[in-house]
Order: sequence, then C-alpha cells, then structure tokens
Amino acid sequence: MTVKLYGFGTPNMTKVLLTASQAGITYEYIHLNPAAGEIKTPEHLACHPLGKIPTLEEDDFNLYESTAICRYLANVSDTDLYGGDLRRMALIDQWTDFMTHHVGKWIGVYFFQEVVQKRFFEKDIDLAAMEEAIGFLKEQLPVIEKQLAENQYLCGDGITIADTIAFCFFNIHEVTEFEFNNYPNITRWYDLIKSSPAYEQAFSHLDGGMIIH
Ligand SMILES: N[C@@H](CCC(=O)N[C@@H](CS)C(=O)NCC(=O)O)C(=O)O
Repeated sequence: MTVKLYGFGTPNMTKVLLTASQAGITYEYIHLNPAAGEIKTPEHLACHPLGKIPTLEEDDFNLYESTAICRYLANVSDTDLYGGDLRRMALIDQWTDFMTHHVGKWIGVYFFQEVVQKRFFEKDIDLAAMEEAIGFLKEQLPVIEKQLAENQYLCGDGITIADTIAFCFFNIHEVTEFEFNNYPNITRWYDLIKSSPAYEQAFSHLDGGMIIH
C-alpha cells in the first residue's frame, strides 16, 4: 500500500507531511498547483468535495481534513504519536484543538494576510485583522510557553501529533513577520522538532517551504 499525500505548501499540508515522516510511513507527495486549477479538477473534487488540500489517498481510501489525516497516519503506525491511555489521548486532542481553534487560528492570520493575500493574490494586508491576531496571541502564547516550561513536549516526555500540528503553525514564522523568540521554551521546543530527520524529510518536498506556488 502506498500513501499519497496531495497538496501544496501550507500549514495544513506540512502537518500531514511531518506526521507521515515522524510515523515512519512510506508516502508519495503529489504537488497540486492551485494557480493552474489543479485543486478544482473532477479528479481532485472526487477526493475533496470543496476542492481543498491536503488530501490522502491509499488504494481506494480517500481522506481529507488535516487533523483527521494526522490521526490516521499516527494510528496506522507503530508509534505513540497518537497513543497511550484514554487520558493521554484526550490531552492530545485538547492541545490539538487548543492550537487549531485558538493559537494556530491567530498565527494563521499572518499566513493568510502575508502569504495568501499579499504574495499570492497581490492584495493589501488587512491591518485590523493583524491587530486582532496580535492581541489574541499576546494572551495565548504564554499558555504554550508555560506548558513547555513544565514539559518537554505539549503532552509530556514524548512527541505527539499535537506537537506536530502546533509546530506547523509556529513554522509560519519562517515565511512571515510572526515571531516568538521572546518565548524561550517555545523556541527550545521548536528547535528540537526542526532539527529532527523527520522535519528534514517532510520539508524537503516543499520547494522553499510554505510558499504557495
Ligand atoms: N480544515 C481543513 C482546511 C482545508 C483548507 O482550507 N485548505 C486550504 C489550504 S490550507 C485550501 O485548500 N485552499 C484552497 C481553496 O480553498 O481553494 C484542513 O485542516 O485540512
């Protein structure tokens, strides 16, 4: 069985590439060019009803939604990326949701405004949206900082998909003005994941990182 992962360089794409690499899964990355309409073809719409990415294909099995794909990849692997007892799994879900619906949502504003709107569509940045994001991040980043001051990873000693998903939001700083260098424990955790062979493998598929092309 070969897992095929379809998409282009965005935080949601990197979540699944990095999870697949950490899970030790053999996969093929298939780049789709949004500007060329490659995500709205009948073939891709058959995999994702809204023509979005990332998507997974494994024989006759299709999956979309990046977190669902990360959970699946972790579950079919021999790793503890999404494992342990019910409480550990609940905490992985908690940190995944906290990142997705709070911290990551606001870091994502940098990606949307600076990469999608400005670079890809050549539109002006919405300064009010940026201000709002900065305000929420001032309140929310200390929560991650405290958790990582007390634990090596978000859920304790072992890396989980919550870290991978969180990392891919923090990785937005590489292509935007978003910064977190005044948070030493987030920086320590980020550098640890970035120096891993899995990061090297996952990001080698993306020419220039999370830049849409
Ligand atoms: N909640 C979905 C979001 C999917 C999504 O919005 N994908 C974006 C890129 S990250 C996309 O395909 N945008 C192109 C479009 O909507 O045409 C996930 O986590 O996978």
